[in-house]
Amino acid sequence: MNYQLLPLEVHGDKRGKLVSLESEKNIPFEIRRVYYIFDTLPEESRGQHAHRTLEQLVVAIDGSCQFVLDDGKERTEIWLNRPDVGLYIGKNMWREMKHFSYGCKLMILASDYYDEKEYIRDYNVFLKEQVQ
Ligand code: T46
Repeated sequence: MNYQLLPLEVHGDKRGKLVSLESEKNIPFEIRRVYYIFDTLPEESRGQHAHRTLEQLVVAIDGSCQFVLDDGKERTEIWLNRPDVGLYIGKNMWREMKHFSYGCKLMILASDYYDEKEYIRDYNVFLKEQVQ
């Protein structure tokens, strides 16, 4: 399974906490894009696609949600609920995000610019590509 939970170093003192994310240092790829997801709802799921080439790191800055990851052979469920842990997702991983807590905020760092052509949004197409 092409994913990893990465503990992120926290710089904390009496004022609060800070986490720094640096391209190709504590993030295992060059960062080309950052986006964030907010105003989610517990009954609405997102994702349901894979990426042919994109790598990403997802951090639940606030709140929690569940990621279901699938490489075509295995499926695993991961709860993201800490701002000091990043979920690295490599290429060719089907993902679904669900069970968002109210107010959940996800920040995502991506290895490339947005390109809809690079998405696989049909699970059967995804499965076929994994056996080739
Ligand atoms: C992923 C998960 C974790 C853009 O115009 N630019 C962007 O950079 C992105 C990410 C999306 N969009 C547009 C495309 C759609 O019209 O925003 C709309 C919502 O995107 P989508 O339905 O793909 O959102 P999610 O939450 O299902 O998936 C997103 C990312 O697309 C995806 O790469 O891995 O978050």
